[in-house]
Amino acid sequence: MTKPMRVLIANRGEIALRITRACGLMGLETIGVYSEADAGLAHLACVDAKVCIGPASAAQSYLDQERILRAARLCSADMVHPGYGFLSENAAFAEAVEQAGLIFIGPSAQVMRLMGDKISAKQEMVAAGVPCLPGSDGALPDNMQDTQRICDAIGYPLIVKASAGGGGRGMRIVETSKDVANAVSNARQESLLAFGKQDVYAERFLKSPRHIEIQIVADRHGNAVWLGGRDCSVQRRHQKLVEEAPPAGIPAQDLATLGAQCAKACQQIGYVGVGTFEFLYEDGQFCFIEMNTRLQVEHPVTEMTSGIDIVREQIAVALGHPLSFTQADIKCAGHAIECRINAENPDTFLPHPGKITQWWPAGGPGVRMDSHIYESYVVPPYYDSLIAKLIVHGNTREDAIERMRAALDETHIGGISTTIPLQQRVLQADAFLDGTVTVHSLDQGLMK
Ligand code: MV4
Repeated sequence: MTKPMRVLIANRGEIALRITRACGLMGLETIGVYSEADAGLAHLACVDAKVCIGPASAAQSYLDQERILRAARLCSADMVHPGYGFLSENAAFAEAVEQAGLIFIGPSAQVMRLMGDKISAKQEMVAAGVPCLPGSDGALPDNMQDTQRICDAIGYPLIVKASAGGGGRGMRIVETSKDVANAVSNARQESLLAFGKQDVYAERFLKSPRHIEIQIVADRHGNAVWLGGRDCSVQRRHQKLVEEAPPAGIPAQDLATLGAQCAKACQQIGYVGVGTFEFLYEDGQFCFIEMNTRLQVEHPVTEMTSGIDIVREQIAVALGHPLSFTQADIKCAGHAIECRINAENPDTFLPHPGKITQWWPAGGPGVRMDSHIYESYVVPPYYDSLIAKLIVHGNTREDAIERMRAALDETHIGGISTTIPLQQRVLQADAFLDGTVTVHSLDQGLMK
Protein backbone atom coordinates (compact mmCIF):
# COMPACT_ATOMS: atom_id res chain seq x y z
CA MET A 1 0.00 0.00 0.00
CA THR A 2 1.39 3.41 -0.95
CA LYS A 3 0.63 6.16 1.47
CA PRO A 4 -2.24 8.45 0.47
CA MET A 5 -1.56 11.91 -0.92
CA ARG A 6 -2.21 14.80 1.49
CA VAL A 7 -4.15 17.86 0.39
CA LEU A 8 -3.76 21.16 2.24
CA ILE A 9 -6.98 23.15 2.02
CA ALA A 10 -5.97 26.82 1.85
CA ASN A 11 -9.44 28.19 2.50
CA ARG A 12 -12.29 28.38 5.01
CA GLY A 13 -16.07 28.14 5.30
CA GLU A 14 -18.34 26.11 3.08
CA ILE A 15 -15.78 25.57 0.33
CA ALA A 16 -13.21 24.14 2.76
CA LEU A 17 -15.88 21.63 3.81
CA ARG A 18 -16.80 20.90 0.17
CA ILE A 19 -13.13 20.18 -0.65
CA THR A 20 -12.73 18.03 2.50
CA ARG A 21 -15.69 15.92 1.35
CA ALA A 22 -14.24 15.42 -2.14
CA CYS A 23 -10.87 14.39 -0.69
CA GLY A 24 -12.62 11.89 1.61
CA LEU A 25 -14.34 10.25 -1.37
CA MET A 26 -11.02 10.01 -3.19
CA GLY A 27 -9.14 8.48 -0.25
CA LEU A 28 -6.92 11.55 0.10
CA GLU A 29 -5.76 12.87 3.46
CA THR A 30 -6.60 16.44 4.35
CA ILE A 31 -4.91 19.28 6.20
CA GLY A 32 -7.05 22.19 7.36
CA VAL A 33 -5.55 25.61 8.01
CA TYR A 34 -7.40 28.26 9.98
CA SER A 35 -7.04 31.71 11.47
CA GLU A 36 -7.44 32.49 15.17
CA ALA A 37 -11.03 33.59 14.40
CA ASP A 38 -11.83 30.27 12.73
CA ALA A 39 -10.98 27.53 15.24
CA GLY A 40 -14.66 26.49 15.21
CA LEU A 41 -14.93 25.85 11.46
CA ALA A 42 -16.88 22.68 10.67
CA HIS A 43 -14.37 21.07 8.30
CA LEU A 44 -11.69 21.11 11.01
CA ALA A 45 -13.62 18.33 12.73
CA CYS A 46 -13.24 16.13 9.61
CA VAL A 47 -9.65 16.77 8.46
CA ASP A 48 -6.67 14.52 9.26
CA ALA A 49 -4.57 17.41 10.58
CA LYS A 50 -5.11 21.10 11.27
CA VAL A 51 -2.82 24.09 11.71
CA CYS A 52 -3.54 27.57 12.98
CA ILE A 53 -1.78 29.86 10.52
CA GLY A 54 -2.25 33.29 12.07
CA PRO A 55 -4.49 36.07 13.32
CA ALA A 56 -8.03 36.80 12.12
CA SER A 57 -6.93 39.30 9.49
CA ALA A 58 -6.90 37.51 6.11
CA ALA A 59 -3.69 39.33 5.15
CA GLN A 60 -1.94 37.53 8.01
CA SER A 61 -3.59 34.15 7.48
CA TYR A 62 -5.46 32.99 4.34
CA LEU A 63 -3.66 35.49 2.12
CA ASP A 64 -0.19 34.91 3.62
CA GLN A 65 1.62 32.66 1.15
CA GLU A 66 4.58 32.03 3.47
CA ARG A 67 2.43 30.91 6.39
CA ILE A 68 0.46 28.53 4.17
CA LEU A 69 3.61 27.05 2.64
CA ARG A 70 5.08 26.63 6.12
CA ALA A 71 1.97 24.72 7.23
CA ALA A 72 2.25 22.60 4.08
CA ARG A 73 5.87 21.68 4.89
CA LEU A 74 5.06 21.06 8.55
CA CYS A 75 2.32 18.58 7.67
CA SER A 76 4.06 17.03 4.64
CA ALA A 77 1.36 18.11 2.21
CA ASP A 78 1.58 16.89 -1.40
CA MET A 79 -1.04 19.22 -2.88
CA VAL A 80 -2.61 22.61 -2.15
CA HIS A 81 -6.26 23.39 -2.93
CA PRO A 82 -6.83 27.17 -2.92
CA GLY A 83 -10.68 27.08 -3.11
CA TYR A 84 -12.11 30.39 -4.39
CA GLY A 85 -11.18 33.95 -3.43
CA PHE A 86 -8.03 34.42 -1.30
CA LEU A 87 -5.00 33.01 -3.24
CA SER A 88 -7.00 31.04 -5.80
CA GLU A 89 -6.14 33.29 -8.76
CA ASN A 90 -2.70 34.36 -7.58
CA ALA A 91 -0.17 33.14 -10.16
CA ALA A 92 2.80 33.89 -7.87
CA PHE A 93 1.28 31.59 -5.23
CA ALA A 94 0.71 28.81 -7.77
CA GLU A 95 4.36 29.18 -8.74
CA ALA A 96 5.54 29.16 -5.11
CA VAL A 97 3.54 25.98 -4.43
CA GLU A 98 5.16 24.23 -7.41
CA GLN A 99 8.59 25.60 -6.40
CA ALA A 100 8.09 23.95 -3.02
CA GLY A 101 7.63 20.64 -4.83
CA LEU A 102 3.87 20.48 -4.29
CA ILE A 103 0.96 20.28 -6.72
CA PHE A 104 -1.19 23.42 -7.02
CA ILE A 105 -4.79 22.33 -7.65
CA GLY A 106 -5.47 24.70 -10.51
CA PRO A 107 -4.05 25.68 -13.89
CA SER A 108 -0.40 26.59 -14.48
CA ALA A 109 0.85 29.97 -13.25
CA GLN A 110 1.50 30.90 -16.88
CA VAL A 111 -2.12 30.33 -17.94
CA MET A 112 -3.38 32.08 -14.79
CA ARG A 113 -1.34 35.15 -15.80
CA LEU A 114 -2.53 35.00 -19.40
CA MET A 115 -6.21 34.90 -18.36
CA GLY A 116 -5.80 37.18 -15.34
CA ASP A 117 -4.85 40.01 -17.67
CA LYS A 118 -8.14 40.94 -19.39
CA ILE A 119 -6.40 42.29 -22.50
CA SER A 120 -4.34 39.17 -23.19
CA ALA A 121 -7.34 36.98 -22.25
CA LYS A 122 -9.51 38.72 -24.85
CA GLN A 123 -6.77 38.49 -27.49
CA GLU A 124 -6.45 34.75 -26.85
CA MET A 125 -10.22 34.31 -27.14
CA VAL A 126 -10.40 36.26 -30.41
CA ALA A 127 -7.61 34.03 -31.74
CA ALA A 128 -9.47 30.88 -30.57
CA GLY A 129 -12.69 31.94 -32.30
CA VAL A 130 -14.65 32.67 -29.09
CA PRO A 131 -17.10 35.55 -29.73
CA CYS A 132 -15.97 38.92 -28.29
CA LEU A 133 -17.24 42.50 -28.49
CA PRO A 134 -15.70 44.85 -31.05
CA GLY A 135 -13.14 47.10 -29.35
CA SER A 136 -9.57 48.36 -29.19
CA ASP A 137 -6.92 45.95 -30.44
CA GLY A 138 -5.16 45.50 -27.09
CA ALA A 139 -4.42 48.35 -24.66
CA LEU A 140 -5.39 51.93 -25.49
CA PRO A 141 -2.29 53.98 -26.38
CA ASP A 142 -0.92 56.77 -24.15
CA ASN A 143 -1.54 59.25 -26.93
CA MET A 144 -5.00 60.82 -26.47
CA GLN A 145 -5.50 61.66 -30.18
CA ASP A 146 -5.00 58.01 -31.11
CA THR A 147 -7.22 56.90 -28.22
CA GLN A 148 -9.95 59.29 -29.36
CA ARG A 149 -9.74 57.96 -32.92
CA ILE A 150 -9.91 54.31 -31.75
CA CYS A 151 -12.94 55.05 -29.54
CA ASP A 152 -14.76 56.94 -32.30
CA ALA A 153 -14.23 53.92 -34.55
CA ILE A 154 -15.76 51.56 -31.93
CA GLY A 155 -18.78 53.85 -31.55
CA TYR A 156 -20.84 54.84 -28.49
CA PRO A 157 -21.74 53.92 -25.87
CA LEU A 158 -18.51 52.09 -25.12
CA ILE A 159 -16.87 50.90 -21.92
CA VAL A 160 -13.29 51.43 -20.78
CA LYS A 161 -12.00 48.59 -18.62
CA ALA A 162 -8.84 47.99 -16.61
CA SER A 163 -6.72 45.15 -17.95
CA ALA A 164 -6.03 44.11 -14.34
CA GLY A 165 -9.69 44.64 -13.36
CA GLY A 166 -12.56 42.29 -12.70
CA GLY A 167 -15.55 42.38 -10.40
CA GLY A 168 -16.48 45.80 -11.75
CA ARG A 169 -13.51 47.87 -10.60
CA GLY A 170 -11.72 50.25 -12.97
CA MET A 171 -14.61 50.50 -15.46
CA ARG A 172 -16.02 53.66 -17.09
CA ILE A 173 -18.98 53.89 -19.45
CA VAL A 174 -18.48 56.47 -22.20
CA GLU A 175 -21.65 57.87 -23.76
CA THR A 176 -20.19 60.32 -26.30
CA SER A 177 -16.91 61.18 -28.02
CA LYS A 178 -16.28 64.21 -25.83
CA ASP A 179 -16.24 62.07 -22.66
CA VAL A 180 -13.39 59.80 -23.82
CA ALA A 181 -10.42 61.72 -22.39
CA ASN A 182 -11.89 62.00 -18.89
CA ALA A 183 -13.14 58.42 -18.75
CA VAL A 184 -9.82 56.99 -19.92
CA SER A 185 -7.73 59.01 -17.49
CA ASN A 186 -10.09 58.21 -14.59
CA ALA A 187 -10.08 54.49 -15.41
CA ARG A 188 -6.26 54.54 -15.64
CA GLN A 189 -5.93 56.28 -12.28
CA GLU A 190 -8.37 53.95 -10.54
CA SER A 191 -6.62 50.92 -11.99
CA LEU A 192 -3.18 52.19 -10.99
CA LEU A 193 -4.42 52.74 -7.44
CA ALA A 194 -6.29 49.42 -7.14
CA PHE A 195 -3.99 47.10 -9.10
CA GLY A 196 -0.71 49.00 -9.65
CA LYS A 197 -1.24 48.75 -13.41
CA GLN A 198 -2.67 51.44 -15.68
CA ASP A 199 -3.40 49.49 -18.88
CA VAL A 200 -6.98 49.92 -20.08
CA TYR A 201 -8.94 48.82 -23.15
CA ALA A 202 -12.22 49.83 -24.75
CA GLU A 203 -15.10 47.84 -26.22
CA ARG A 204 -18.73 48.35 -27.20
CA PHE A 205 -21.03 48.68 -24.18
CA LEU A 206 -24.09 46.45 -23.86
CA LYS A 207 -26.94 48.19 -22.02
CA SER A 208 -28.95 45.27 -20.63
CA PRO A 209 -27.06 42.01 -20.88
CA ARG A 210 -27.52 38.73 -19.05
CA HIS A 211 -24.49 37.16 -17.38
CA ILE A 212 -24.04 33.66 -18.80
CA GLU A 213 -21.08 31.42 -18.07
CA ILE A 214 -19.69 28.12 -19.31
CA GLN A 215 -18.08 25.60 -16.93
CA ILE A 216 -15.16 23.68 -18.38
CA VAL A 217 -12.74 21.02 -17.17
CA ALA A 218 -9.52 20.01 -18.93
CA ASP A 219 -6.85 17.40 -18.24
CA ARG A 220 -3.11 17.20 -18.97
CA HIS A 221 -3.71 14.85 -21.90
CA GLY A 222 -5.37 17.40 -24.18
CA ASN A 223 -8.98 16.57 -23.28
CA ALA A 224 -11.31 19.49 -22.60
CA VAL A 225 -15.06 19.20 -21.91
CA TRP A 226 -17.73 21.80 -21.18
CA LEU A 227 -20.18 20.77 -18.47
CA GLY A 228 -22.99 23.24 -19.10
CA GLY A 229 -24.02 26.87 -18.93
CA ARG A 230 -25.16 28.96 -15.97
CA ASP A 231 -27.14 32.17 -15.69
CA CYS A 232 -25.77 34.42 -12.93
CA SER A 233 -27.63 37.62 -13.82
CA VAL A 234 -29.36 38.00 -10.44
CA GLN A 235 -26.75 40.13 -8.68
CA ARG A 236 -26.37 43.25 -6.65
CA ARG A 237 -23.19 45.31 -6.56
CA HIS A 238 -21.30 42.52 -8.32
CA GLN A 239 -22.43 40.02 -5.66
CA LYS A 240 -24.36 37.14 -7.17
CA LEU A 241 -27.50 36.08 -5.28
CA VAL A 242 -29.20 33.42 -7.42
CA GLU A 243 -27.66 31.23 -10.11
CA GLU A 244 -29.20 28.57 -12.32
CA ALA A 245 -28.38 25.90 -14.85
CA PRO A 246 -29.18 25.73 -17.69
CA PRO A 247 -29.83 29.40 -18.55
CA ALA A 248 -33.58 29.87 -19.21
CA GLY A 249 -34.79 30.44 -22.76
CA ILE A 250 -31.43 30.14 -24.53
CA PRO A 251 -31.56 27.56 -27.35
CA ALA A 252 -29.59 24.45 -26.28
CA GLN A 253 -27.93 24.42 -29.70
CA ASP A 254 -26.57 27.97 -29.26
CA LEU A 255 -25.17 27.08 -25.84
CA ALA A 256 -23.62 23.89 -27.25
CA THR A 257 -21.88 25.86 -30.01
CA LEU A 258 -20.47 28.24 -27.39
CA GLY A 259 -19.47 25.39 -25.07
CA ALA A 260 -17.57 23.67 -27.88
CA GLN A 261 -15.76 26.96 -28.63
CA CYS A 262 -14.75 27.24 -24.96
CA ALA A 263 -13.47 23.65 -24.84
CA LYS A 264 -11.42 24.27 -27.98
CA ALA A 265 -10.03 27.49 -26.49
CA CYS A 266 -8.87 25.51 -23.43
CA GLN A 267 -6.90 23.19 -25.68
CA GLN A 268 -5.38 26.15 -27.54
CA ILE A 269 -4.17 27.94 -24.42
CA GLY A 270 -3.06 24.73 -22.66
CA TYR A 271 -5.58 25.07 -19.85
CA VAL A 272 -5.57 22.26 -17.26
CA GLY A 273 -8.09 22.25 -14.41
CA VAL A 274 -11.62 23.57 -13.94
CA GLY A 275 -12.49 27.03 -15.17
CA THR A 276 -15.27 29.33 -16.24
CA PHE A 277 -15.74 31.46 -19.34
CA GLU A 278 -17.91 34.49 -18.59
CA PHE A 279 -20.13 36.02 -21.27
CA LEU A 280 -22.60 38.81 -21.69
CA TYR A 281 -25.71 37.74 -23.59
CA GLU A 282 -27.89 40.26 -25.42
CA ASP A 283 -30.10 39.94 -28.51
CA GLY A 284 -29.19 36.29 -28.92
CA GLN A 285 -25.43 36.93 -29.02
CA PHE A 286 -22.70 35.85 -26.58
CA CYS A 287 -19.69 38.12 -25.93
CA PHE A 288 -16.73 36.90 -23.88
CA ILE A 289 -15.78 39.19 -20.97
CA GLU A 290 -13.39 37.26 -18.74
CA MET A 291 -12.22 33.84 -17.62
CA ASN A 292 -12.10 32.63 -14.02
CA THR A 293 -9.24 30.19 -13.49
CA ARG A 294 -10.65 28.74 -10.24
CA LEU A 295 -13.43 26.60 -8.82
CA GLN A 296 -16.47 28.89 -8.54
CA VAL A 297 -18.99 29.41 -5.74
CA GLU A 298 -21.82 28.41 -8.08
CA HIS A 299 -20.28 25.14 -9.35
CA PRO A 300 -23.02 23.04 -7.63
CA VAL A 301 -25.76 23.98 -10.14
CA THR A 302 -23.59 22.45 -12.86
CA GLU A 303 -22.90 19.40 -10.69
CA MET A 304 -26.65 18.87 -10.25
CA THR A 305 -27.42 19.10 -13.99
CA SER A 306 -24.34 17.27 -15.34
CA GLY A 307 -23.98 14.64 -12.62
CA ILE A 308 -20.23 15.38 -12.45
CA ASP A 309 -18.46 15.96 -9.11
CA ILE A 310 -16.53 19.02 -10.27
CA VAL A 311 -14.23 19.21 -7.23
CA ARG A 312 -13.33 15.55 -7.55
CA GLU A 313 -12.51 15.98 -11.26
CA GLN A 314 -10.49 19.11 -10.45
CA ILE A 315 -8.31 17.16 -8.01
CA ALA A 316 -8.07 14.18 -10.38
CA VAL A 317 -6.78 16.28 -13.29
CA ALA A 318 -4.29 18.00 -10.95
CA LEU A 319 -2.99 14.50 -10.13
CA GLY A 320 -2.47 13.96 -13.87
CA HIS A 321 -5.40 11.59 -14.37
CA PRO A 322 -7.29 11.74 -17.67
CA LEU A 323 -10.93 12.87 -17.51
CA SER A 324 -13.21 9.95 -16.64
CA PHE A 325 -15.79 11.01 -19.29
CA THR A 326 -15.97 12.51 -22.78
CA GLN A 327 -18.12 15.33 -24.16
CA ALA A 328 -20.61 12.77 -25.49
CA ASP A 329 -21.19 11.50 -21.91
CA ILE A 330 -22.32 14.95 -20.72
CA LYS A 331 -26.05 15.64 -20.88
CA CYS A 332 -27.85 18.45 -19.11
CA ALA A 333 -30.56 16.78 -17.01
CA GLY A 334 -33.31 18.86 -15.45
CA HIS A 335 -32.82 22.27 -13.90
CA ALA A 336 -30.88 23.51 -10.87
CA ILE A 337 -31.02 26.77 -8.89
CA GLU A 338 -28.70 28.03 -6.17
CA CYS A 339 -29.31 30.76 -3.60
CA ARG A 340 -26.25 32.20 -1.89
CA ILE A 341 -27.30 32.78 1.68
CA ASN A 342 -25.26 35.59 3.17
CA ALA A 343 -25.14 36.83 6.77
CA GLU A 344 -26.33 40.26 5.72
CA ASN A 345 -29.15 42.68 6.12
CA PRO A 346 -31.30 41.84 3.04
CA ASP A 347 -32.14 45.50 2.39
CA THR A 348 -28.88 47.33 3.08
CA PHE A 349 -26.55 44.42 2.30
CA LEU A 350 -24.48 45.36 5.35
CA PRO A 351 -22.77 42.30 6.88
CA HIS A 352 -24.46 40.85 9.95
CA PRO A 353 -21.89 38.70 11.76
CA GLY A 354 -22.78 37.05 15.07
CA LYS A 355 -23.89 33.87 16.76
CA ILE A 356 -26.21 31.42 15.01
CA THR A 357 -28.86 30.57 17.60
CA GLN A 358 -31.03 28.41 15.37
CA TRP A 359 -30.21 26.32 12.29
CA TRP A 360 -32.83 24.33 10.49
CA PRO A 361 -31.63 23.55 6.97
CA ALA A 362 -34.14 22.56 4.31
CA GLY A 363 -34.15 18.97 3.05
CA GLY A 364 -36.14 16.56 0.94
CA PRO A 365 -35.91 15.36 -2.67
CA GLY A 366 -33.69 17.46 -4.91
CA VAL A 367 -32.47 19.70 -2.07
CA ARG A 368 -28.77 20.23 -1.26
CA MET A 369 -27.36 22.53 1.43
CA ASP A 370 -23.64 23.30 1.19
CA SER A 371 -22.90 24.99 4.49
CA HIS A 372 -20.43 24.97 7.33
CA ILE A 373 -22.69 26.55 9.93
CA TYR A 374 -24.28 24.93 12.98
CA GLU A 375 -26.19 26.05 16.07
CA SER A 376 -23.85 28.15 18.29
CA TYR A 377 -21.44 28.83 15.38
CA VAL A 378 -20.29 32.45 15.41
CA VAL A 379 -20.04 34.11 11.97
CA PRO A 380 -16.85 36.17 12.19
CA PRO A 381 -16.83 39.73 10.83
CA TYR A 382 -13.50 39.39 9.01
CA TYR A 383 -14.39 37.49 5.85
CA ASP A 384 -16.95 37.08 3.11
CA SER A 385 -20.47 36.78 4.57
CA LEU A 386 -21.48 33.62 2.64
CA ILE A 387 -22.80 31.12 5.21
CA ALA A 388 -24.72 28.63 3.09
CA LYS A 389 -25.55 27.68 -0.48
CA LEU A 390 -29.00 26.22 -0.96
CA ILE A 391 -29.20 24.26 -4.20
CA VAL A 392 -32.29 22.57 -5.61
CA HIS A 393 -32.78 20.34 -8.63
CA GLY A 394 -35.99 19.49 -10.48
CA ASN A 395 -37.04 17.99 -13.78
CA THR A 396 -38.08 21.37 -15.16
CA ARG A 397 -37.35 25.01 -14.31
CA GLU A 398 -40.85 25.27 -12.82
CA ASP A 399 -40.20 22.27 -10.56
CA ALA A 400 -36.88 23.76 -9.46
CA ILE A 401 -38.50 27.14 -8.69
CA GLU A 402 -41.21 25.40 -6.68
CA ARG A 403 -38.61 23.43 -4.73
CA MET A 404 -36.50 26.51 -4.09
CA ARG A 405 -39.49 28.47 -2.75
CA ALA A 406 -40.35 25.61 -0.39
CA ALA A 407 -36.72 25.17 0.66
CA LEU A 408 -36.26 28.89 1.40
CA ASP A 409 -39.47 28.79 3.48
CA GLU A 410 -38.30 25.73 5.39
CA THR A 411 -34.81 27.05 6.18
CA HIS A 412 -34.57 28.82 9.54
CA ILE A 413 -31.48 30.69 10.60
CA GLY A 414 -31.75 32.41 13.97
CA GLY A 415 -29.55 35.04 15.60
CA ILE A 416 -28.45 36.91 12.48
CA SER A 417 -30.21 38.35 9.46
CA THR A 418 -29.73 36.77 6.05
CA THR A 419 -30.45 37.41 2.38
CA ILE A 420 -33.28 34.80 2.39
CA PRO A 421 -36.13 37.38 2.32
CA LEU A 422 -34.59 39.01 -0.75
CA GLN A 423 -34.24 35.64 -2.48
CA GLN A 424 -37.87 34.84 -1.64
CA ARG A 425 -38.85 38.03 -3.48
CA VAL A 426 -36.67 37.15 -6.47
CA LEU A 427 -38.31 33.70 -6.68
CA GLN A 428 -41.73 35.44 -6.96
CA ALA A 429 -40.72 38.20 -9.38
CA ASP A 430 -42.22 38.18 -12.90
CA ALA A 431 -38.83 39.00 -14.47
CA PHE A 432 -37.30 35.94 -12.82
CA LEU A 433 -40.22 33.66 -13.72
CA ASP A 434 -40.08 34.92 -17.34
CA GLY A 435 -36.33 34.33 -17.53
CA THR A 436 -35.70 37.92 -18.62
CA VAL A 437 -33.51 39.10 -15.70
CA THR A 438 -30.52 41.21 -16.77
CA VAL A 439 -27.52 42.13 -14.62
CA HIS A 440 -29.31 45.41 -13.79
CA SER A 441 -32.79 44.08 -12.87
CA LEU A 442 -32.19 43.92 -9.11
CA ASP A 443 -30.51 47.36 -8.92
CA GLN A 444 -33.35 48.77 -11.04
CA GLY A 445 -35.91 47.54 -8.51
CA LEU A 446 -37.58 45.17 -10.98
CA MET A 447 -37.85 42.38 -8.44
CA LYS A 448 -39.63 44.04 -5.49
C1 MV4 B 1 -19.63 44.98 -19.53
C2 MV4 B 1 -20.97 45.42 -19.44
C3 MV4 B 1 -21.55 45.91 -20.61
N1 MV4 B 1 -20.83 45.98 -21.75
N2 MV4 B 1 -18.97 45.05 -20.70
C4 MV4 B 1 -18.97 44.24 -14.85
C5 MV4 B 1 -17.97 43.44 -14.12
C6 MV4 B 1 -17.09 42.82 -15.14
N3 MV4 B 1 -16.98 41.43 -14.85
C7 MV4 B 1 -17.72 43.07 -16.46
N4 MV4 B 1 -18.86 43.92 -16.23
C8 MV4 B 1 -19.61 44.40 -17.25
N5 MV4 B 1 -18.99 44.46 -18.46
C9 MV4 B 1 -19.55 45.54 -21.78
N6 MV4 B 1 -18.86 45.60 -22.91
C10 MV4 B 1 -21.64 45.31 -18.21
C11 MV4 B 1 -20.96 44.80 -17.11
C12 MV4 B 1 -21.69 44.69 -15.87
C13 MV4 B 1 -21.91 43.44 -15.29
C14 MV4 B 1 -21.47 42.27 -15.86
C15 MV4 B 1 -21.69 41.05 -15.26
C16 MV4 B 1 -22.37 40.98 -14.05
C17 MV4 B 1 -22.83 42.13 -13.47
C18 MV4 B 1 -22.61 43.36 -14.06
C19 MV4 B 1 -23.10 44.52 -13.46
C20 MV4 B 1 -22.87 45.75 -14.03
C21 MV4 B 1 -22.16 45.84 -15.24
